[in-house]
Amino acid sequence: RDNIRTQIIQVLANNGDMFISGQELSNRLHVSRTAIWKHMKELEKDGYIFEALPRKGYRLISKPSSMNETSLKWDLGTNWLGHELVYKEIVTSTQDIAHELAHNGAANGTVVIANEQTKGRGRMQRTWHSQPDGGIWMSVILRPDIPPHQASQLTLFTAISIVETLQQFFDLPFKIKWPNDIFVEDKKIAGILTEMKGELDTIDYMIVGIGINVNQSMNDFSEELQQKASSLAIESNKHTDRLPLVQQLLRCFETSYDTYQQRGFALIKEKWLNYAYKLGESVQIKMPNKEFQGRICGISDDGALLVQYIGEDIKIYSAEILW
Ligand code: BT5
Repeated sequence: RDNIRTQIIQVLANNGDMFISGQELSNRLHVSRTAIWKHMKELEKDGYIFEALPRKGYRLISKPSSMNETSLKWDLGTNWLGHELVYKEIVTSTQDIAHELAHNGAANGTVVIANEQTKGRGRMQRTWHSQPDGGIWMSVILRPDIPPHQASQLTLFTAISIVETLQQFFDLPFKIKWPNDIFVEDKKIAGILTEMKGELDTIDYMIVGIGINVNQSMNDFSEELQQKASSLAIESNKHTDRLPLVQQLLRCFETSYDTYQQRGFALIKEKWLNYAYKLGESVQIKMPNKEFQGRICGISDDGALLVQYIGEDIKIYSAEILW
């Protein structure tokens, strides 16, 4: 059904200013003219505007700038990422939907996107503020061919894909705070939540959750969040359509993922260092059983944070950088 809609848009878009008859569309897509007409009504609800003339047929006047399944898939141009794509107006968390889909066998590269989350979450059951229309709330199902101890590399690699994408749209100093935050100056504008299902030695699937604050204004955030969060609109003083951002992110993610699967983490490590937040600086680090000051030196070949602590280099696999 969605496939037919995507095809209708594709045919009309390729046809440019010319009209194409209902009969011709029906022949090409192998469905009845009534079906074509019904699909076009649905597309109009999604924001597509058509011109229809008797005896001439249809042509596409404009595409919606809003996100929906059809607009997200149209012109995406990826090889596998987002070919299965679910868009919802409102969900508890895109992670929940993705887990359910993955559990039921959804393909590698399935993407879930929502306009609003009522129970958006961060790590350790923290809440992720996800108001309607404000941001990109998205989860990607991956079935990577890597051992579970390398799973955390996917977070670092996702962070780079986000930053590389945002840099194509904004002239802002994006930094990655290990392991999962994207910062502009001292404000968090995006976060990543990587969840995994598997055994000790195999990964069944991973869900990479991505939250990016796009068009919120400061008043949209709670007082507490105003101290530490920001959005692309606040930082750049402009409104940005989320649709092209998501599409570009998916393209960038796919290319990097393919490279990562073929060539491993080395290339990512190199890139990561270019964006590292507070590299070479002394920071406060919180681990489950202790808190200490250390100097960030980089990351190891497997993605751990390298910290200098009382003259010694230590590797940290799980911790939080406080400031
Ligand atoms: C994260 O956790 O940063 C991971 C965020 C992942 C969100 C995506 S949205 C799509 C998918 N579906 C979900 O339900 N989640 C994923 P963490 O490092 O634990 O940071 C959480 C902390 O960030 C909170 O305790 C707040 O202090 C802060 N925070 C909450 N909402 C925020 C927002 N919109 N922008 C910036 N900071 C926020």
